[in-house]
Amino acid sequence: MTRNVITIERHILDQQRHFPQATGVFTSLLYDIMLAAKLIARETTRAGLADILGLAGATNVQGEQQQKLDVYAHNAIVRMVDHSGRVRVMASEEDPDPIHIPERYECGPYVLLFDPLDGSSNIDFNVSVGTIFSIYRRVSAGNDRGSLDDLLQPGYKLAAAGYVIYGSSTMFVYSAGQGVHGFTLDRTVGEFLLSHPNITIPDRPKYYSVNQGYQQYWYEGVRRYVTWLQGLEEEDPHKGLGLRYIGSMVSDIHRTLMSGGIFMYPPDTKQSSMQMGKLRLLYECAPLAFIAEQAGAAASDGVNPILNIQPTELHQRTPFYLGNRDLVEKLEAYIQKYNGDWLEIYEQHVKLAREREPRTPQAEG
Ligand code: FDP
Repeated sequence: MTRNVITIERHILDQQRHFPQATGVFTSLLYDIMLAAKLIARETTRAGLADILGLAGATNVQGEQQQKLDVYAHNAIVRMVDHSGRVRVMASEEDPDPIHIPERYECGPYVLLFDPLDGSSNIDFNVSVGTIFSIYRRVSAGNDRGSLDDLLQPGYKLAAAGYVIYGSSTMFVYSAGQGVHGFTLDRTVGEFLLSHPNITIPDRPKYYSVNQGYQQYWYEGVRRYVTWLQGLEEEDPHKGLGLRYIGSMVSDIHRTLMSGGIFMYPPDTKQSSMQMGKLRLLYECAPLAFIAEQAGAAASDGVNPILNIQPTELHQRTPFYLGNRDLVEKLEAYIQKYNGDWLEIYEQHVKLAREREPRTPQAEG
């Protein structure tokens, strides 16, 4: 061994020392999520062996077909957390409604949102999938079991966020606002070990990542911007970036943060439901944006930072661009210059959202 072995438990405890007022509840919640991740990792690697592949027959709130592993991952997280007394209310990408803590259990101060198995359309092809989670402090007052306001918080209020990749190895990457740290699961000892301390995006970008198959449906700003990324824009030719797209967002984002570049899921004109893109603000984009900012990268909806968006619906979608700050700023400039028709649609969405903004008494402190 060439350097100290640091388990995730020890690392989280060390981080907790930065906050003398910490009670340990937050730390324990991270442990719970980590344990659920280990269970999900076990099931995903057995997926080809057990008779578990294939569709469960149900569709989720996005109209997508749910797969059995989605259901397993969702249940693993809910059951790990609901009786712990650490969480007030939860929401999952696989459930249309808030998940309240059963009356027989105590509620805690935190709010948990998660996408239990992102990229699940890839499971049948043995492609990496992931879990994404967000932790907020509750904002609703009183002794209730949590409200929609607790769940509809902007990303800049996140207490912590993270993702787990079930790939060639299982990695747990998280930030509690003190940088981004990555841990790799050593299956022989069953522990996540610190393998990637202080992840920061490299200054020199390597890849862009987007489903280029939808190019014909993109708005002009994004189309021109991608031509620029390829180095083909007449006024500003350059060497161009390579293209990588797995179609499993956690892996695409992880690679973008490790190698430099930009990940994009733009809105398109293929169908009206894609006017604000495909990805979900609360379960996918806000937590990944939090991690990106902590890693020195940026994340935008093409106009505003993702972390500044006030959510108004649990399953709200947003365009999503994440990567090196200069690349994201350049993208925003292209959108301002060429995406006039889409900017009108965007303004409409923002206006409607403002009218819907949640209002209930806020907890103190
Ligand atoms: P999936 O539909 O497989 O769950 O958020 C969902 C997601 O995967 C992301 O992980 C992925 O980046 C994206 O959708 C892929 O969408 P396209 O197939 O439209 O590119």
